[in-house]
Amino acid sequence: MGRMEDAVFLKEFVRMADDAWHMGWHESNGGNLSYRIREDEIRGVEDSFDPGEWKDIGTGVKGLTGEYFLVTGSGKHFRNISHDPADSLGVIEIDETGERYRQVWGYKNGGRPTSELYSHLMNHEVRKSIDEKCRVVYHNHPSNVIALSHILPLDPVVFTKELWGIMTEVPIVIPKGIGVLPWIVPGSRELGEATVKQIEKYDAVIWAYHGMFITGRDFDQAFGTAHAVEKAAGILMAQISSGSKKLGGITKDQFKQLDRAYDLGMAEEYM
Ligand code: 2HA
Ligand code: ZN
Repeated sequence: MGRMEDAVFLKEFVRMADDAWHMGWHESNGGNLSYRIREDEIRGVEDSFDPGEWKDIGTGVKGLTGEYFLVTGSGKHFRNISHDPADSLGVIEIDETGERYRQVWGYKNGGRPTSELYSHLMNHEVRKSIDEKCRVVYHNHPSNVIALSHILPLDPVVFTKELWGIMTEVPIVIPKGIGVLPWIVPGSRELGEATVKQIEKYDAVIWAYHGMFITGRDFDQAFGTAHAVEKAAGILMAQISSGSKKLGGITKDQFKQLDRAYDLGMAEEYM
């Protein structure tokens, strides 16, 4: 049986966290990341688990009973994750009622899962029910997305249209579009519940004046979505800041060609 420290999923998690730190998306203790661990991966590392006390989650996640998650710790800095994963990260197990969790690995110098645990678990639950392969939930604070949330109306149709239209790769990465929520208290149940409603429809949601919330099947998909949306937001900010109107842009007919060529299932309302 292997050690947690050697597990491939831990290494992939740490690599994504480190890359995200270097992208500038995680000032101070900003952002959080969680991964729903596969059964075969758990079997490979469970010998190194040391279960703690059961604690209330504060919400019921019946769809996640018996699941294990690798989760960033509350107050931990992304900058430190690769330096000492067992300090910044923990593995939690969800009990058979879906109402309690216990820590089984990590947070070695004390700590607990991210302040956004509600949002992570509630969104894992809904995502898993839609697509069993979806395992990653990620929240970050990217500058250009936050800047745009001060400039554009907080409407998924406006954000999707603008982001799709500024860079061809965007509709390929987020063919369902992007959700947008008004400002809501970070870490609150209200924010988790509002995000769940949007995550039923979109793979990514913008939290106004705060950041982005993303789900993906794996680390590549979650990181890739964050990267593509933030890059597009940067190009859009540059175009808006230039004071020049868009002279051309992708036409509706071209969007339809793209949709057919890549079989994306793009909704026409955003073209
Ligand atoms: O500091 O990003 O949303 C963690 C957060 C809360
Ligand atoms: Zn945040």
